[in-house]
Amino acid sequence: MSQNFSTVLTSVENGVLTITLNRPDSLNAYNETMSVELAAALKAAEREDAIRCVVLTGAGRAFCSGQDLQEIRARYDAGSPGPIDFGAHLRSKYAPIVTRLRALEKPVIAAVNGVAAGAGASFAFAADLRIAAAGASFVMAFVHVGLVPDSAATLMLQRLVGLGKAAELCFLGEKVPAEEALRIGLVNRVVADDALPAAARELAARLASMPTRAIGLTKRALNRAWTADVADQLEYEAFVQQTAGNTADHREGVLAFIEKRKPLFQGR
Ligand code: T3D
Repeated sequence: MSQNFSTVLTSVENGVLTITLNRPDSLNAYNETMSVELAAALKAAEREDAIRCVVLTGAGRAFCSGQDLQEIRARYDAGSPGPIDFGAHLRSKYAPIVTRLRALEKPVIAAVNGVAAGAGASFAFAADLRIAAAGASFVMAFVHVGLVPDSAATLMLQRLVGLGKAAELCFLGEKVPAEEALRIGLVNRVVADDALPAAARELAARLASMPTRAIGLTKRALNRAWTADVADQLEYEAFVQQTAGNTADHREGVLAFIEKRKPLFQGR
């Protein structure tokens, strides 16, 4: 995969696509260009079979500080007179990213290397797993600029930590340090700051060597469970199992178990 981006860096190693948000001077604030480039990088992850896991991280001392507030300021002038169309901006620049992160049938790890604020936190919540550096933190910063948590944070955060805690974090906008994030279930693991890249690489390489189709279909079933009742979910599991059970990786797993050897999964 070779793409000429300016606001995100991409690299592929051992079946793992690492996407690094790269505007460190503004703590990787999300702007128009980043929205286009991040979407393109995620599209490549969907398209390329050789990519079996994605890691999303940030350059410098932050993960992502959310919407570029300088860009919002520029909108005030461009948009006046009359209301600025924030809804359209969310639909066109944010929703496609979160949709892609959730729909991608490959595991996505957010390697949260520093502060994740506003929609930057939302992107981390939309990943499947979160591994945080000890010095990282989460801030539901929206309230401090008079906005509502977006990019599905009102859904994902609540699923991760429960309604009461989600309301507290969203209403008060207080910084949640990594250890506290671990305690409340917001992240899966916390590691020393300088150990994060290696820890993320190791977890991602491990996931990339697993049965990718089964993991992708599991993700689909987990997504679907949000709106299902038990009967719906039983039927949906039967549906996705029909596909998983007919993959080469399923056979390989069963045969490796019987032959008492390590399975070699190909991701198909
Ligand atoms: O339609 C729509 O677009 C609506 C969508 C909204 C989605 C959202 O994400 S809304 C929330 C937007 N984000 C924020 O409100 C967070 C703003 N940033 C902060 O609160 C703080 O910077 C942090 C808590 C993230 C980190 O604090 P700290 O003290 O570690 O760093 P700092 O000194 O505040 O920031 C360092 C630099 O980054 C600074 O620039 P300077 O002074 O060195 O030139 C600061 O201005 C810049 N920066 C940080 N965040 C942003 C930013 N520049 C532009 N946009 C930012 N979001």
